[in-house]
Amino acid sequence: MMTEFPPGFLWGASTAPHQIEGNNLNSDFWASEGRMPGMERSGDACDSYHRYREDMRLLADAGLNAYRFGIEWARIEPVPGMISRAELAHYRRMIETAFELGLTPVVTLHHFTSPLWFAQEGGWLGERAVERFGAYAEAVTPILDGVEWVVTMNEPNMLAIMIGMAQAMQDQQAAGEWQSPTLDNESPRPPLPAPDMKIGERLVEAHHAVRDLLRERTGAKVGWTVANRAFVARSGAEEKKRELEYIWEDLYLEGSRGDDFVGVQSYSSQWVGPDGIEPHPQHPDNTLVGTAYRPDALGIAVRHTVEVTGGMPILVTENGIATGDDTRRIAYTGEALKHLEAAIADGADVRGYLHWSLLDNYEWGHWAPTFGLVEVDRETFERRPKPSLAWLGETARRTGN
Ligand code: IFM
Repeated sequence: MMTEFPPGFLWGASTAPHQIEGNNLNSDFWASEGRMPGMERSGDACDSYHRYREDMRLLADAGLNAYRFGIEWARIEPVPGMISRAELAHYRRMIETAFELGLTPVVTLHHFTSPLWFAQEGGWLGERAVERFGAYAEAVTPILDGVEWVVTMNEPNMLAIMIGMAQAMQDQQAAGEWQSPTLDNESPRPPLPAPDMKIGERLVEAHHAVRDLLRERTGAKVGWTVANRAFVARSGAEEKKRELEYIWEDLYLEGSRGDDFVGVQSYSSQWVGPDGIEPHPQHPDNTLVGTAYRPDALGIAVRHTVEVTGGMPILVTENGIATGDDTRRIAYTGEALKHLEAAIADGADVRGYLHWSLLDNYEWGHWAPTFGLVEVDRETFERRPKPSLAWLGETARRTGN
């Protein structure tokens, strides 16, 4: 019986613009799609650019009260300094649709993708990066009226990896097959590179600049979200774990000190031995992105976040499983919520749970890993809710929120 979720708890799901909208033509990721063998294109994606009302209605009808979605910088500012009023109006309509349907919008300003021109100018390491991101955020502030939760940037630690991979792809010597940044698979694929600290520090700087601006101009609570690996040390590897944790996530969690909240994003857990991060062991229960089935990761992630940040309001902004079997999704999420509830009982100030994802969507280079509460027919764009959507709504209702 769930009792620990406080009144006003947000229950909902998350998405990202590039993964669901379709035809994000002016973005850097769009330009990179299809370049490597094995990499699929996003194309029309789920056509949520046009069907967002239907998507939000599915959430609201299921009994959920929150929706995390993003604003796409490449649409707002397709060329430097040219702000599209029509696109601002589009995202304002999305925000108003959420209000109308009784959904609390949690709005992300940057979810991995940037305008292509920004990448060509040097991207996050470019001289004008912070200024450019600030100008975009400034352009967006007028449409954030009434929005209570704003995420400046999604998973800066994953973004740092993606930037490293993109650089490697451009490198002539980096021959071989494309590797999805979110797929943690067995050999012979190369291991994911550790996030670059220099990029990480720049992202922290950009986050702080935009946080201060948003605080001046809006009434929103401002934070960012961190991909949490829920590392667990083998005996004798505690020091190694701490060292890796700093590179992979604590730099970014420390960067959230002074924010209004921090977003926890958790999927699986990984062992750290004396030689470093151990690959997920092969197991029939492994998910479609090659990670171990570890619903307990959410509890580990929340507790670690409390420890590093010193205890600030937390939103679970992503948690989910890539599986073709919806009963597994329900089992995983039910277990994850028990671990979350235990962390709350121990004092974590958690304000909401947003499942990843509302829709089966474009998983950064491939379509096979399905994380959605709703299946999407990619020919007709018909939405087919899975039992997990109603189950999550029922779970929210049982907690009285
Ligand atoms: O799809 C991604 C999302 O964009 C960021 N967090 C992890 C998800 C699943 O891999």
